[in-house]
Amino acid sequence: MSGAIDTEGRTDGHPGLGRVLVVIPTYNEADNVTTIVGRVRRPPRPVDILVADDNSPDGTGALADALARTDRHVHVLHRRGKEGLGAAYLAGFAWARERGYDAVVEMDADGSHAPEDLPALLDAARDADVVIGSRWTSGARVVGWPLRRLLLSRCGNLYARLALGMPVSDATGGYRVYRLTALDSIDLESVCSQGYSFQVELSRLAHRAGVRIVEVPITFAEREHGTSKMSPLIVAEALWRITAWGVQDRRTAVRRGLHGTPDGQVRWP
Ligand SMILES: Nc1nc2c(ncn2[C@@H]2O[C@H](COP(=O)(O)OP(=O)(O)OP(=O)(O)O)[C@@H](O)[C@H]2O)c(=O)[nH]1
Ligand SMILES: [Mg+2]
Repeated sequence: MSGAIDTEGRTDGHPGLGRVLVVIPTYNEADNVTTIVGRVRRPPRPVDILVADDNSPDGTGALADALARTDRHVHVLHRRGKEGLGAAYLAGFAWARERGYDAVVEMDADGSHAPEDLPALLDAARDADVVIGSRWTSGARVVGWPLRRLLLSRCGNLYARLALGMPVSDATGGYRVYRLTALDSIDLESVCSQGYSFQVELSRLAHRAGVRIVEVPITFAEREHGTSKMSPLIVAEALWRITAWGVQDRRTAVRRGLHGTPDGQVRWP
């Protein structure tokens, strides 16, 4: 990955991709935020960072502010309170759009998504609209996950692929690049996921919009510090939403077959 940084500290962006904003959602990541921002920014990479913090009680937002004071490429979006990963990302995407970025990267704060894999993701985005860092494609590695998490992710992805007919190995993965033009082709207003089903929902909408989706193998590592925000409620939300989308897609397909209307709407004679 290359891209110059001028004396004013402005990046001219990633070649073939343009200006890139890495959005890092945080909730109680005080043990991780400084490390992850440092790993993204060093060695110098032509990317900016937005920490989207949901008013973390552990002071993550204040730590991010301190980082922003010493590095003009680091920004902080302070949000009112905990509203879920999906809402934080949507706010980050809007922030990027308002400031003329060409691409956004989704990255967890806990070190599971290695910034060292970022060059490969950005390079792949030169010829794609969406790049998914995949844990379940050839060449990928998952380090330190217990069998329970491995099974949950593998089975969840298998179910999503079968239910939604998407040729994506890691629809739940949260290490991604989106071109802003790809997000423009998705009706983000319609997104309803609160938690991690957000990743599946955006995969489905991108697939339906016909944008170019590419997967790149990553090395995914279990978080070392802080606590997971994964909960049975979040898993349940993903399961029922995937099921509902699958049923909806099949009903649309049947209607199309019966009536041959391009929009899948039933036309009465
Ligand atoms: N702003 C914001 N960030 C959140 C929220 N929930 C989770 N996050 C962040 O989203 C990222 C992923 O959350 P994790 O808790 O690591 O979830 P996970 O990776 O599925 O679970 P583990 O593998 O157990 O860590 C982390 O950076 C969290 O801090 C939220 O409600 N608001
Ligand atoms: Mg995590």
